[in-house]
Amino acid sequence: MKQIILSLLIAFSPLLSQAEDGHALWLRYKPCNKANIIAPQGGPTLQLAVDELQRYWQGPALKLILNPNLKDDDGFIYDGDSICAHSEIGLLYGAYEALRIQAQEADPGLGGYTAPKFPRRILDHWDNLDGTIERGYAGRSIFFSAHLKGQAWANRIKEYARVNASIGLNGSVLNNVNAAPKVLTAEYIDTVCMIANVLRPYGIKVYLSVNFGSPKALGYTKTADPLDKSVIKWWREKANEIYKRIPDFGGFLVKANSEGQPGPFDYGRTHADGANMLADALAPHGGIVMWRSFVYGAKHKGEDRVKQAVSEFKDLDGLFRSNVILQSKNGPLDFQPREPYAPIFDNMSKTPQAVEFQITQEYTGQSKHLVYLAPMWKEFFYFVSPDSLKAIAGVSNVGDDTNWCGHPFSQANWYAFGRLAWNPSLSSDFIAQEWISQTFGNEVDSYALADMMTTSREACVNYMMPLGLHHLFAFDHHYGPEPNGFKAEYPLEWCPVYYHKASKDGIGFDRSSTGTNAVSQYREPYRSLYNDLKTCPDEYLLWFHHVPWDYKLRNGDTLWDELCALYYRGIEQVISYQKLWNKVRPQIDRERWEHVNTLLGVQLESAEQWRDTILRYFQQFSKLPIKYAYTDIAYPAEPSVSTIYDKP
Ligand code: BDP
Repeated sequence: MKQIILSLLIAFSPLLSQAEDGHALWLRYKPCNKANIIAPQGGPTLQLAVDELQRYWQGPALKLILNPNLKDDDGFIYDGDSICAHSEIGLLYGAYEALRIQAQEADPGLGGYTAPKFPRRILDHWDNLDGTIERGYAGRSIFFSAHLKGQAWANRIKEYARVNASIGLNGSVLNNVNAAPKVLTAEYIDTVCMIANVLRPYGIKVYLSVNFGSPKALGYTKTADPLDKSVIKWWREKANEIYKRIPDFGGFLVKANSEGQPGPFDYGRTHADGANMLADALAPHGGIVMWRSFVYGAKHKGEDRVKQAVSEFKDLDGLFRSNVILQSKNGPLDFQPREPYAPIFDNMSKTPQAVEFQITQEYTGQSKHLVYLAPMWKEFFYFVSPDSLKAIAGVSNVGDDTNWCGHPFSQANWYAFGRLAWNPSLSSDFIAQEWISQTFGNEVDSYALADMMTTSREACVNYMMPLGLHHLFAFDHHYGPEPNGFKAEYPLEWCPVYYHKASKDGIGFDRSSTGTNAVSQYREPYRSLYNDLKTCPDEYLLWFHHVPWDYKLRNGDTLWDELCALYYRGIEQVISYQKLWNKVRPQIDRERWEHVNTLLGVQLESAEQWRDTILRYFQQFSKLPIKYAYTDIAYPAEPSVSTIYDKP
């Protein structure tokens, strides 16, 4: 009998519904084979647009039109009946827009012209050549993989390309900024060429991170001095070699003289000398250099770490070639849950600039916490106008896990990055709702889930580092708290005690004009606003000021009480997400519901650990009681900080 049941089960198993593994991300269009797509003849990119629509378009007929009179900027017009664009890639983006609107059962509207805000919309992968990923929390590299070979390898990369094209991304830096020189050898250029061939029809260019010391490290030159003739020649020839194989290669991303990486300082040269030498090698082919400003502990060693980028680059403004873009993290420290914007954006008016966001959640719970990052990126755009930027880069959270990103909700950060790269004026809430209905279907309570998502970053700030605290992370892994962190053998800038400066007198880092004067690097009105304790926003308070434990905040609470309240509020927020997740259970498939439910449990446990570790540690100095407990907190119903910055 058992045998018969088993054989029946095996025979009918294909009919049983497939387990939901999250692999499809937000691309869950229903197949339809009756679509009438009218399109001109074209190349592979146009063919992709036609194929997607033929497979999934549910409407009566859809016309694709190439119009050379439209602007050549990846934009398109979609009005429900037709998609019109200057280029094939515009039509492909238009096709995904049409399918996105269809999936949400939304109205296409009047069909105005839409084009991306940033010409370069790039994912930076921190993939190592051995297949591991620096700060990757979702498996191994999809590019440099020993186990995924041949067709399976190419298929995964093709899927990746399609996902990126669906949100308008057009560049991928394939390897870690801590770059192995070996990536420039013929063997790897071969691999990169194969990847470029897969990405090309989707409008995606490949870029490489390069190690500044490559010619020397690979044994071709005696030095890596950017003014040395043999070095200049080597890079020129290397660029020629790459472009011979990959004519549309995007260019190089460089981390130089930062965290132990080689750079022009090693030879008494400047960042401009280094960047320009590479830029000259790439220029004949149309390539660019993305030179990172994430530097500390080099020329300005000993200075307040958050000031060092401006100190090092300010005098070089205007000295870079036109194909160099200076790439800076959104905050002046390092992808913390909250930082004020990086003042380098106020100091380099003659240099093309790019912002680097971190999609992979190194400091925001990795792939264990539900933290939707769009509100953090919107906060940055509140201070730094997208108009002033030439490119946008996001450190990717993609790995070879079946669901790509680890946490099912981390997929939303990939999605949001693409949507904001296209249109930074979309609100976090709008993007969350789009993502939810495409990812979980139109039957789920997208308002409630979007509310959870849009408050989740503030929750993370609350239970990790409220009121402008920063870098209280445990060494190396950057997941949990280690407020007493100090290691004599480490640079001071890696030690939490350097940042919070807690003592019996108070807490916080004085960066006002009476402290390190980091405020002087900001434009007005922010310089004065942050400098004055009375006007400094609470969310940046301990970033800019050292204040006594009984300091009275604007809401009348003392600093200590508010600090405690915020840690407790963070926990309450996570508990409220658990409750909500239970409520939407009937609307979500079992697999993803359970996965997220388990992770919310992990998140709550971590959040409690954060609260308890941090408050207990600071209490040694404040010597004040914690007057909160879950049961008796009454929070004022004020708008969350995120909503203040999150203007569409
Ligand atoms: C830090 C990471 C480190 C990166 C570095 C960078 O901890 O792994 O190499 O940034 O951006 O956040 O270069």
